[in-house]
Amino acid sequence: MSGPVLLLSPLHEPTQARLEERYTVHPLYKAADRAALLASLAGQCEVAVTTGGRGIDAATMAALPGLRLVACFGVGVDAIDLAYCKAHGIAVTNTPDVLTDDVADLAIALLLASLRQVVAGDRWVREGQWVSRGPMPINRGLAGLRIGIVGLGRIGAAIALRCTAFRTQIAYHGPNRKPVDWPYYPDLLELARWSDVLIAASPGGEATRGLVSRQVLEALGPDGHFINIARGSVVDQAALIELLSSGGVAGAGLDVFDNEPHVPAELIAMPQVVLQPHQASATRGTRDAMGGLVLDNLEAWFAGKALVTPV
Ligand code: 8YV
Repeated sequence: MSGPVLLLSPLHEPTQARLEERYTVHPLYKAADRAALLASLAGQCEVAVTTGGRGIDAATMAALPGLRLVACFGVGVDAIDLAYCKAHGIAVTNTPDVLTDDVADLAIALLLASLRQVVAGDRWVREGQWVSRGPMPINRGLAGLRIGIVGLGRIGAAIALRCTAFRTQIAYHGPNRKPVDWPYYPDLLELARWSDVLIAASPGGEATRGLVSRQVLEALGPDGHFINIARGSVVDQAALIELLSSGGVAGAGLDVFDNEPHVPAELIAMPQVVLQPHQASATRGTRDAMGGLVLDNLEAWFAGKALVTPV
């Protein structure tokens, strides 16, 4: 038994193909008249599929009084109105664990690229500056640095484990102490003062909005590097831009931004910033696995079985 499925954003193509094979899929993002589509589904649509970036708001869910499940292609559910879901008995699923390694790997890639100026070095060669100007300016090595992890969840812990392989010192901040040997800093400002690098790995949403504030970035300091594979909302992006411009922070590696996919021109112009287009989980294996979890949750839902990855 299965019913119509509202799709809020295009998915990983193999996943979308399998979804369309199994269900009658209504792509809201293609609707010429969104309100009309929602009204036509109002009495019959129990399931919506979205992505971490797109989410689903209260107004859309209110237009679907029969909605009972929101399945998210992504681990971050900060763009889903969870309060509305809870108040209206709407289950939510996401895609944890299967993306942890790839997201942690990209954090390390951004860390090394930022410290060692990998992108600038590539440009130095391609643009003939090695010939015309000689060696590129020296930069900073990773070994021995103090790495502050903001949010030691599954992804933050995977990043920390990777950092141990580079002979770094590690500490972390978050709402709670974790059963690990690394030092815990309940005060993010203190962690920033201690750190040579801050890596944001916390969930997005109101609880962490602006968590990495101007004050925190100033405490990280002029030799500091900031890496973000969490959400753009976690950092004061305007303050980061100002401090990168003024030398108040040495460099950054960013996979997420406010108002994606629109990245401020100031960041695009900065050679000390490495940019990625929210790619951390974007590998074939991981996206296939994320899609598999979405489909498994829908199958469980329609079969009346327990959800696989409930939030
Ligand atoms: C996806 C993500 O790119 O898992 C998440 O929360 O941010 C990424 O894995 C995103 O969900 C796609 O919108």
